[in-house]
Amino acid sequence: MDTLMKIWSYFSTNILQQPAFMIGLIVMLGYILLKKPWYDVLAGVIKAVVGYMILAVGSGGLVSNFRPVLVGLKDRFNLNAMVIDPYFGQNAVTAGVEEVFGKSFGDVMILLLIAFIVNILLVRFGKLTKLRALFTTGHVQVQQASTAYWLIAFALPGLLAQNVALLIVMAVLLGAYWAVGSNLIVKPCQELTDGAGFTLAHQQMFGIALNSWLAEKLFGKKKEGKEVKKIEDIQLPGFMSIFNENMVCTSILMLAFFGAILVVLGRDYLIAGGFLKETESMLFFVIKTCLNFAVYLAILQLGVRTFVTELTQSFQGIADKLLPGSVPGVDCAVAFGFGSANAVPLGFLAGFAGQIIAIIALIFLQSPVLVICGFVPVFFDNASIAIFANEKGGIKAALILPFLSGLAQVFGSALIAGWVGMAAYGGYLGMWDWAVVWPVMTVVMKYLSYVGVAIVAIILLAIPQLQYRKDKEGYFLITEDYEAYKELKAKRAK
Ligand code: ASC
Repeated sequence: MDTLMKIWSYFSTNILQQPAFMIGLIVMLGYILLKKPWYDVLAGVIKAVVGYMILAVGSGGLVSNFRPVLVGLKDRFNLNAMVIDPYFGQNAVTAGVEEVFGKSFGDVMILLLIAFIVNILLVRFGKLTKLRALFTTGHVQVQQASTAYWLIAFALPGLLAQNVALLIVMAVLLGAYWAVGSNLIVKPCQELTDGAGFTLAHQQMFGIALNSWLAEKLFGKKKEGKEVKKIEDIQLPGFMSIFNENMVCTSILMLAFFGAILVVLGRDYLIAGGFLKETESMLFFVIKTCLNFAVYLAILQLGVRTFVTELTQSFQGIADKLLPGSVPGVDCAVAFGFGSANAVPLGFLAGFAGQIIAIIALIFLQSPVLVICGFVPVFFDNASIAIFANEKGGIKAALILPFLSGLAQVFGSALIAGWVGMAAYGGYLGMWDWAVVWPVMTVVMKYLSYVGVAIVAIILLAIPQLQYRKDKEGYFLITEDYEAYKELKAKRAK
């Protein structure tokens, strides 16, 4: 047992929680199953790992550059607020889980392992379960396992004394959420990428599904023969035409936006916080910091281009031999390499507007829990939602839906984190699914106990069945042969 735990711990820390190596492992396995020569396997693995590492440089750079700017607002104005951000959420669990539930963080890692196995099994029996997607984003899985641990332990205190039963219940729910959520957006992902063969495995899967659906229903109908206006269809006139170019658009928008925040924080605060050297020019510090946004986005997109083809080609081996009809679920930032590039900054700003209004409302309502925006939810969630919303409902959908998501992220997080006691430890995960879907699941389980657990599990597992029933012919075809799926769709449209 001890040796097994050691192996697991080694695998977990070095591979599972490092998406670059996890993707590398998947690519290696896939190409070996496809019987590629060893040098093709090696080249593929290198491109996949390096590509993912490039993506991580981009997304990590965004996070480390801009999170302190937003969190700085809290310190600058002496707010006693919790930060909604996956890393702050994870820290809150690490700090509180022992004090509140008498459990060690090690249990969270065991939950992660069992939940991952549940995900694999659910996809392995895809014919029965209709599930087709495997989570590969380990860093996100750690954050989610932490939060799920807290929420479920809070909802089912009676199980705390029975560790094995507790972990099994938790793993079934979390593994089902992973499999069902990433499966839910297979179709929008295939449509966005013209059949690139992956789905997203992140923290806003239900959010993307709902918002894609709303975008299509509310904004996607052609009115009086007019096509839906997408962001990329808009050609701005005169000097505004410079905004058509993504790098320029992002730089100018971020300069205005983060520039204003940096000015509000003020030179003294920035020097005291170690952001700015005393001898440095404030003007050029602001320019450099804000333009970094465009730099990291460009890096991120390069990373996506480098590894996506390797991943999707090699995964064919896994889909043919091990997990029939399945696709890999990857980081939401991968979507930033597809669709309209300008949806990314616009979705972010719309979501930010929503979050700020929600925060002001919390202040006015004298909410016991105050929230400060974390960079990860406000940027990665809302930019992703905007990309999909734009695809289905055009620019209006890409602005209005992320705005509404911004409200949901703040209100949902404040309610749940206050109720379950995580707010007291300074943070909550804050991403869409964890501000909307998990709170609802927690309420059901808290009030209906084991019946609630059964209801949640049954509803989760019924979702792919309903999806399948809606389109029996196309459901597996969309992952197995996208060209054939498109032909089927064209035939039906006639
Ligand atoms: C998260 C998280 C990150 C980012 C990253 C986006 O939820 O923890 O570091 O989003 O995955 O690329």
